Amino acid sequence: MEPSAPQPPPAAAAIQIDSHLDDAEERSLAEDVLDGLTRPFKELPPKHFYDARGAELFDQICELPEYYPTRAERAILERTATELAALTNAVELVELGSGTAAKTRVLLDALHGAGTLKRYVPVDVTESMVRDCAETLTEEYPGLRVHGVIGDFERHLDHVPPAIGPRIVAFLGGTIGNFTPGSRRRFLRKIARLLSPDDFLLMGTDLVKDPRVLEAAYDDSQGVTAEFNRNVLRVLNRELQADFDPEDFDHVALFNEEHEWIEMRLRAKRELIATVRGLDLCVHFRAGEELRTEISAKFTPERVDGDLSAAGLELVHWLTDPDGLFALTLSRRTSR
Ligand code: AVJ
Repeated sequence: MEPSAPQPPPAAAAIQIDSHLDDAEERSLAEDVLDGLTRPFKELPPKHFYDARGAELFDQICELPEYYPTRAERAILERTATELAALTNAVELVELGSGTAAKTRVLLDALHGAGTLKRYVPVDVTESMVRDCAETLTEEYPGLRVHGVIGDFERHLDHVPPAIGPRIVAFLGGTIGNFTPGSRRRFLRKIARLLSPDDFLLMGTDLVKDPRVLEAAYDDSQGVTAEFNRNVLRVLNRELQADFDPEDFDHVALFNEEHEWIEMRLRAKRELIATVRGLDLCVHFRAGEELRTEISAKFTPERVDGDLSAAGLELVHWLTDPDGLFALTLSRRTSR
């Protein structure tokens, strides 16, 4: 054999990863904090939960006995993936907020089994997760290409590569519930623009149910969700040189019946002043004052349908688990 230049490992050619992260990420945290902590009702967007520790805590949440959405969604996927593959003939799966891609395997298996699967396009802010799953998946599925997009799905949807055939865009876990109703529809409209007539959106939504079940899912007995909630203060301490003591705040999770969403808040145990050095900002909390850190909307079938139609999408399939806890919807662009 001729000596030759070192070859990349076989999987490498199958992987392309584009990063769109830049200083804008830091600016977005700074802007969100300056904006959110100086409002009359203090608020922070939930996306800043997910540093390495936050992502780890979220993975632990998914295993908690009280946190049913992950298990319910996986059960639906396991029952319907083959049918979804046959219905869509998808050659590629685009996943918004792919994380560890744990549930995605169920879909990839079905598309691989149907013989159509060519490419997986994970979109996530966490670079290490995109890289790790690209490597594992190209090894697990021979012939699969992975085109990772490292970025914020709210800002970088334009960087999703052009389709190579019919695609499924998956937005799982119920993360659509983190948007307020108006921005939810705006975001769905942006997703709709990614879809050609042969493409589908597969979206997970948590359903309205007994408030006690909902509140337990966001206030577990082991206190993991409380730690996840307080972690956002650690992110501020590290990234913006703030001096919050997370233990000064109680974790609060309430189902707001009027809006049908869970609200997570951090409630100051005493009056305090926190300094955010990176923003040259002092923030005063009254004793008992709350900072809203997340809304997680719970859906009725009517609400899902209304939001989809408002975004120019039409429901093709409504899939739920035996207990009716969670729904997966398959939709496509409204034909006209
Ligand atoms: C990842 C946004 C779907 O809203 O249920 C879990 C995040 N917050 N426990 C959700 C979360 C508290 C989760 N999502």
